Amino acid sequence: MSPPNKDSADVVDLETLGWGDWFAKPFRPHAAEGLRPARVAIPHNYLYQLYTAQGELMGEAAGRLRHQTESADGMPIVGDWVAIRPSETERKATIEAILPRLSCFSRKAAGEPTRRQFVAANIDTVFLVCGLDDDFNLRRIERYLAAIGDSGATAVIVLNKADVCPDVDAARSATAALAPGTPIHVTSCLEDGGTDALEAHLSRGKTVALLGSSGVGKSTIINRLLGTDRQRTCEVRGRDSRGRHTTTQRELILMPNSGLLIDTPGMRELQLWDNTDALTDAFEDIDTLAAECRFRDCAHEREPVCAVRAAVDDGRLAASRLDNYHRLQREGDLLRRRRDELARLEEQRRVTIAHRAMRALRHNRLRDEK
Ligand SMILES: Nc1nc2c(ncn2[C@@H]2O[C@H](COP(=O)(O)OP(=O)(O)OP(=O)(O)O)[C@@H](O)[C@H]2O)c(=O)[nH]1
Ligand SMILES: [Mg+2]
Ligand SMILES: [Zn+2]
Repeated sequence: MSPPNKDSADVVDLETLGWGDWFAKPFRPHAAEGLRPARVAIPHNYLYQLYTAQGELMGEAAGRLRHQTESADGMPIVGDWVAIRPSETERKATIEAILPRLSCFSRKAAGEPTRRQFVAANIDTVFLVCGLDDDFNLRRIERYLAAIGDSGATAVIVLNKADVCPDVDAARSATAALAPGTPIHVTSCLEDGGTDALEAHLSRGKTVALLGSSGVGKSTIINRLLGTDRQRTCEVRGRDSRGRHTTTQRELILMPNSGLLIDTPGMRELQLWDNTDALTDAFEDIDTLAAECRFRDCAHEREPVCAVRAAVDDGRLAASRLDNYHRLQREGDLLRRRRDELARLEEQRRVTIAHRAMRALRHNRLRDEK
C-alpha cells in the first residue's frame, strides 16, 4: 500500500506536521477505508502540494469533493488536513475529504463583500506583521486583531522595520494600548535585530501564519527564521512604501528546527468579516465599561448615563477608540443588512421557481386530460 519512490530524506512524522487528537477522531472512518492523512502545503487550482508521513505528494481533489460544493469555499485551503487515497503506481493521490478545521482565517471575498472567503486553516498563532514606516496604521492593526480573534488563532504583533522608525517606543506603546495582553515584538530584518525572539513562538507541530500588508517584510522575516533566502522578497515602492505583492501564493513551510510557517500574500485591505463576537473581543475595554451603562443595549451615542462616554469625557478611554468601535459596528450592520437582502432575493427566486414548476405541472395535467 505504501507509494513507490519513498525518499527517506523527506519523511516526517504526523505530529511534526501538526497532527493531533483533534484530527485523529474525525479521521477514523477514513482510516477504515484505507485513506491516509495529509496536510495541504500549497493549493493550486484543484491540484494540491501535500505533506504526508511518506513525504511530499501531489493531490487532486476528488470529483465528489468538487461537485458537492457549489463554490470554492468547500475546497481545501493551505493548512488543511485532508484524507487522501494514494495512487498505487504514481507519486500522486486523490483528496477524498477535508477534516474539520481547528481554526480558520477568513475575509470578505474581493469584490463580493457579502461572501466569506476562507484563507488558511489550522493556524495556532498569527504573526501580525506591521511596518514601522509610513505605512504604520493603528486602525489596520485593530481590524486585523478583530479578524484574528475570530479565527481561533492567537495573535502576536510584530512591528518590523524598526530601523526606519524615529520613535519606536511611541509606536510600541500606541500598539500596546490597542491590544492589552497581546505579545509585541519589535524587529529589524536589515539590522538582524529581534527576529530571534520570534522563535519562542515556534514549536514542534505548531503552525504560525504571517499576515500583514504587502511589503511589511513577511517573507523577509521567514527567510531570517529559516536562515536562507528561500522566499522571494521585493523592495517597496518609494514614497508610499506600499509593497508590490511579491508573494502570490499561500504556502506552508516546514521549519528545519521546529514548527510550521505559512507565508501569505499581503492583502490590499483586510476586510473585517462581520462578527459581533470578534468586535467584542477587540474592544474588551469598551465592553467592560458598557456593563455600567444604564441600558443593556446602549449604543454609547446619545443615551443617558452611558459609562463608555463618561470614560471618554474624563480621559480614561481614547475618543478615537470609541470612534473606531462605532465605525466597525456600522460596517458590521451594513454587511448584515446586505446579507439579509441577498437572502430575501434568494428566497423570492426559489418561490418563483416553485410557482413556475407548479404552473407547468397543472398545464401538463390539463393537456393530458384533454
Ligand atoms: N528597512 C527595512 N526594510 C525591510 C525590513 N524587513 C524587510 N524589509 C524590506 O521590505 C521589502 C518588502 O519585504 P517582503 O518580505 O517582500 O514583504 P512581504 O510582506 O513579504 O510582501 P508581500 O509578499 O508583497 O506581501 C524588501 O525590500 C525587504 O528587504 C526591515 O526590517 N527594515
Ligand atoms: Mg512576501
Ligand atoms: Zn453606553
